[in-house]
Amino acid sequence: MTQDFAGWRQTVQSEMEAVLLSHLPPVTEAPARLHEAMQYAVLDGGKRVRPLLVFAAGALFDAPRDALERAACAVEMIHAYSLVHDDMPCMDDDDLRRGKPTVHKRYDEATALLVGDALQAQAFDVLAGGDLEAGRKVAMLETLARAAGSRGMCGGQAIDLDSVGIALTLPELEQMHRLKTGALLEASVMLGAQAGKALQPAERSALAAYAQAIGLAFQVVDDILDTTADSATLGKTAGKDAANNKPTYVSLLGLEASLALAEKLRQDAHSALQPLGERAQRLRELADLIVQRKA
Ligand code: GRG
Repeated sequence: MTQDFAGWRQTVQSEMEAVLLSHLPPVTEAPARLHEAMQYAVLDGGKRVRPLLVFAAGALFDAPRDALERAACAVEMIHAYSLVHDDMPCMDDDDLRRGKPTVHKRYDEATALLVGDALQAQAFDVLAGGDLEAGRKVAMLETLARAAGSRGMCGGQAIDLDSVGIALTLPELEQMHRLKTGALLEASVMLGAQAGKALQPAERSALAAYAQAIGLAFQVVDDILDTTADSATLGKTAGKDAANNKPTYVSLLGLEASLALAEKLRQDAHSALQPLGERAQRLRELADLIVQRKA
């Protein structure tokens, strides 16, 4: 590992811009407005945490570059679609995302709906392409489909929408976030690994435990930042959870205990990686990034 973490992160983030563009329909192709809006939703923004997880996990198992790029694009497209739909008036109704007007504000609601639908389809199209053997591709398609569907992200969103103004217990809040946010982060780690050489059972359970810890940590930190950071730093409207009377880690545990929980999950993530040794350093650094991020 020659590059330091900051350099590696910046390289992946800037390379992803070109890779995502190459896997999106061009704006010169009809319907041009929809294709332009898809690019607007995906490009030029976001921390690209999920692609970073794909590449870090893939490097551990010598996964081929093209397969990792496809997996990274696929999860980022699903993530971008979820943000576009979440921002719509029928869900969270937000005007600002990644420091820009949300897709339904910049275009219109029907376009935002179609952008999300088309990005979801495009994600599976990209993942199905390339020259990995078919069995491996099917396993990866299954990982992504399960993480995105009603037993994953969409299910978590449904629980979220139903829980406004309701006092969830801690296990209920955890279950909601494991699905809504954790499932796709976990899938990012597993997709990177699945693109490489076959996993030993111990390696698989180490990665799964790591992925679960960072998936939850990500959401705990998201709840903390919603109360402590401003909209300009976040690139989205801050303070929305409290304004919408949504149950969060901060509303349930308080700020101090939420910070302590995030730190405990960071340590859990590190411990989970022990069987993988030094070569899992990038995954450790990503756990630190997820917990110590400011936006
Ligand atoms: C609409 C099916 C459907 C699902 C929506 C992701 C999601 C589920 C809702 C977004 C609401 C939200 C703020 C969730 C908290 C965690 C989260 C996914 C934050 C945004 O992810 P980041 O911080 O975003 O990785 P960037 O912009 O950096 O990519």
